[in-house]
Amino acid sequence: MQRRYLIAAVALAVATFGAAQAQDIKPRLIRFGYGLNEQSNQGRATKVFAEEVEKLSGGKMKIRPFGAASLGSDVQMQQALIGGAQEMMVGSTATLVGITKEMALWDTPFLVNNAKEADALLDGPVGEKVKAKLEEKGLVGLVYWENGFRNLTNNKRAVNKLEDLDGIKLRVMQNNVFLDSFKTLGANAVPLPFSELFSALETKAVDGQENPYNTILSSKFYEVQKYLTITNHVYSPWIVLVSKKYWDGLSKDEKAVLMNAAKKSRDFERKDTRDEAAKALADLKAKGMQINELSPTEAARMRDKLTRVNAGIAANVGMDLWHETQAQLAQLRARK
Ligand code: TK8
Repeated sequence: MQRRYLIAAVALAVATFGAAQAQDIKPRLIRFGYGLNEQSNQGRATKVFAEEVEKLSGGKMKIRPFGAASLGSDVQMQQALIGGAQEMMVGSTATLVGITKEMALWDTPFLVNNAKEADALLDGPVGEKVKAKLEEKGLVGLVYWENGFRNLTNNKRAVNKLEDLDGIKLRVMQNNVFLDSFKTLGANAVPLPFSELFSALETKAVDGQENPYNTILSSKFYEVQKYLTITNHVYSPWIVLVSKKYWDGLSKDEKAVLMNAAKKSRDFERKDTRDEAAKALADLKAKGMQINELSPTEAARMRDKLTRVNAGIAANVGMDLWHETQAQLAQLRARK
């Protein structure tokens, strides 16, 4: 009897203490880092994500955004997430390849032909499989955002043919596929974090870079780059990540808040990015960039050279995943 009362009393005390704590509990503060400016597609979608988290959690969870790589480059933030020193980030899948080799699938040149194919692949079983591989490395991937089709800029000359790339010092992401791809094209490829790119272009430490129109615009690369060549050589996704250490401490409801808000931000982000990309070329022209398209023959030559890295990517990400990707793409294309 005595013992039962005691247990009940202890249980009551614990429950009361728990309730009191829940009442004056501080909102869970989530540091969310990203590399681009606040006035970019990345910044705008982060804002939507933050608003949605606040709304869905009734103010109990709060996103604190840190733009312009103020918490570090993609690679540095990934490490902070793995160690548990930072809760969330969004960044390029390409900079994750050193952690999860399957991410290199998204670096495959000319893998998808349009945004519809990209969405189907990323949001379907292949995208899920690649995302799931992060967990064993201490990261949780929520959703993919669109970075976009990448295009080439430089300050030396208009690139009209493959040979024009000769000797151009070109910044690439910290990723071997990109390094190999552009070396294959004859450029002098140098890996560099995005956060150092503007000043590297400005000081002429490098001659060029490649990124989607949106980023060329929002990061003001047009101020330090004269030539833009439309190459659309690869579709680049961003991925919204959570530290697994942090994630594992959340309740089921809290996890659902983050996931649902992430989905909402993804839908907003893709539309916003596509709307902006549709107008960006005209904007870049107005800012003084000289824009050229490759002739079909030169585009085919470049494509042929670039896709030589495909066999290596397939071997790296695993043949099963590679074949599944190709099969889904074939299915999507047959459906049209
Ligand atoms: C931003 C980067 C950027 C990427 C790059 O942190 O590094 O060129 O395209 O979006 O992830």
